[in-house]
Amino acid sequence: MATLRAWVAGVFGAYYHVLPFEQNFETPSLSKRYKAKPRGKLRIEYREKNLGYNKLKESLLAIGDIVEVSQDAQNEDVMVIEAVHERKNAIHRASFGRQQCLAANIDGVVLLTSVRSPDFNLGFTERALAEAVIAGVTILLVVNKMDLVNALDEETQTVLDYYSKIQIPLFKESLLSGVSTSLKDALNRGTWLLLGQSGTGKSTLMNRLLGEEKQAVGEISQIEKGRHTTTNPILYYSEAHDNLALIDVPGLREFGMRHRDALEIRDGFPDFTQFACRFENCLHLNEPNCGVKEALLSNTLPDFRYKHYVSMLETIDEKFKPRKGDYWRGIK
Ligand SMILES: Nc1nc2c(ncn2[C@@H]2O[C@H](COP(=O)(O)OP(=O)(O)O)[C@@H](O)[C@H]2O)c(=O)[nH]1
Ligand SMILES: [Mg+2]
Ligand SMILES: [Zn+2]
Repeated sequence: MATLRAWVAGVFGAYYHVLPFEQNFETPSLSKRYKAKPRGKLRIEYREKNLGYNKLKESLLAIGDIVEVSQDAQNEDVMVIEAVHERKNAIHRASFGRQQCLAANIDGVVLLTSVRSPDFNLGFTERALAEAVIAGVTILLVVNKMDLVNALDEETQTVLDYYSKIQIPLFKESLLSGVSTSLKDALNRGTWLLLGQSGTGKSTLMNRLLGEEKQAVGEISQIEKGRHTTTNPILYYSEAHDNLALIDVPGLREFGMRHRDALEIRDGFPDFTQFACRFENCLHLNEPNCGVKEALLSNTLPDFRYKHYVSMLETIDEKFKPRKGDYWRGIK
């Protein structure tokens, strides 16, 4: 059977949206967004950087999945998804006891935060950062709504100073009035997942980069998704910007890390590896001669970073889970 390669661009529970690629299979055409349904059960393969993929067995396609489609015999406007290609990477979050794949095969994550309305959410930021690091994708950190404050509060400033120190690209923006040249340059091509709590400015950034017509697409999808408790990621792509695709996850409130294990979460904090621990497999909890704890004592490593690391370990669900009393300092 002749199939066509396509990009999954919408996930709506019972069906999907796909964008078939051009004949050369390089550039998505977006000449048409097709409704698509899988034929039977699809086998989704995705290997993590360091681990097997047993625990990431999934049944649902995600935005960014590359699939093979054929035309439905009854309705030529509907595509049948016959097979799915292996993912090169994926961003997941845990929510209500299950893991949700927010996007696959991306080039990077644009992590959106704001300084006011909503206030800078350190927990969300730390977890999303760790997930993006574990997935091995590029990260751009946007601090939006700078126009709403005269200066950053001391706590946020400490956090951002540390992020700069560990080389996380940081963009202070007031997206309502425009996108900085440096952020525009960073986002001139590639497939990016816009990750951030509701109200941080994802739609605003999307509109600024792809043009106002994309808003309309977003509104339609909002209606299609039905219940507002579900979050259906949508990929936006405009022929006028054929090197740029943006994935929006509307209505995101929580970013759980329960789907990860302790070794992955440790990988999500690559800045800790600069501190030498006695044991190579040190989880920096109650082990002796831990370089991370020494760094905390000498204030080389700020408390917030360790606190969020431990709080992520606390939520996971396996044998490495820290026991009560393991926490070393400053953790409530
Ligand atoms: N003051 C201010 N408001 C902004 C800025 N960026 C976005 N907003 C507003 O914040 C609200 C939420 O923005 P939106 O893009 O819908 O956020 P989303 O939920 O992440 O998609 C809207 O009313 C925007 O107009 C900004 O830079 N400054
Ligand atoms: Mg939005
Ligand atoms: Zn250690």
